[in-house]
Amino acid sequence: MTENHQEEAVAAITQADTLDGLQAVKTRYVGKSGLVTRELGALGKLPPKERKARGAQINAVRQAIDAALTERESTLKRTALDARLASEAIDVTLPGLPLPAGGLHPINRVYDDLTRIYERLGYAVIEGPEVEDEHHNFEALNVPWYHPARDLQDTFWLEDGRLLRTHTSPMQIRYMVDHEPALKIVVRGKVYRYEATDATHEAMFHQLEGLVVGDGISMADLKGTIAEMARGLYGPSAKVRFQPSYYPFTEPGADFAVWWDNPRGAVSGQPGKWLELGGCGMVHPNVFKAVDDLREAEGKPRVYEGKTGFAFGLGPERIAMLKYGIPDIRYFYANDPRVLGQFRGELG
Ligand code: FA5
Repeated sequence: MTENHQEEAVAAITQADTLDGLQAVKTRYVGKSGLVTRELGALGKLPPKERKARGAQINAVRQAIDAALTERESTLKRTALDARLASEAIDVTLPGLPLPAGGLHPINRVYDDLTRIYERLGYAVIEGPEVEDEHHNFEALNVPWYHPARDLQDTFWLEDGRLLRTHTSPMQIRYMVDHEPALKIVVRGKVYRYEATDATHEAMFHQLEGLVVGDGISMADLKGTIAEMARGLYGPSAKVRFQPSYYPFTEPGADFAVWWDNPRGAVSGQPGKWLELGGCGMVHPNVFKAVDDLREAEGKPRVYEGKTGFAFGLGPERIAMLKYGIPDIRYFYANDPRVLGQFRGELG
């Protein structure tokens, strides 16, 4: 072991350009069976008077090698860290990656159109529970259990005797029990019917319910309101049509249709069509009585008997199908990205 060995080791250390390479050099000189370690081990074989000087010499070499190793190791570690930081550097000034934007579902767009119209007319817009009890969904709406109208709406029953509401009309009852007249509301939300689906019927669909109660409200007010809605949807020349119909909770009752002007009428040869939108009528006195009964049971004054009002209920799916040219109601809820993707990004 000489100064030459030291120079040779320090040179190897300085030249090592990876931590693994440095480790190999370290093993070669100061590892368990490295050169320096072996030299130290051989000290015992020397005559005692030579031992001290030789030991000091080897230790000096070892210290020089250790010092070179430590320094090189820290240099290599710093270089590795710098390289990693450089490769992982984030340029915060780069423009971000665009996220796929969602869009409003066509039903919500139609709901928004409708609620804008009714808000302008001073209506409160409310929602209500989808799980209902029989009393609010049927009885209080003048549909007793033996009434044939119950066959009109096949119902999803829950095990506890409650049901999925078959229309938004039970919210008429709930709202009147909680509020005194005069009132103007529209209710938006999902409804459920146990029926076979086809291109125009779903088992889950939506309704918009309207209710106006006050003094001296007449059928003329109802017709004017529906006509105003039609103009809001289809422009100033929109037409509406009423036909007598039967709903247990109205007297008289009617169905209404709105004339839809086909924007491509000239090309397609179909100028437009009557869109059967929903049912309406004057609130049946039995409904007011049922509301007052419920109010009385809650210790509230009877304030509805003697009032007049009108109500209507319509399906926004029908409007959306025409507006967006969707030929089958089932497309709305099949979650097919090819359908809903067409509504991505634009919010209007
Ligand atoms: C009713 O549900 C009454 N509650 C409406 C009403 C309210 C009348 C207030 C009078 C006063 P009807 O069952 O006709 O009525 O349904 C109303 C509208 O919901 C229909 O005109 C139609 O647009 C829509 N609709 C009914 N069944 C379905 C279905 N299976 N799929 C999609 N839309 C439907």
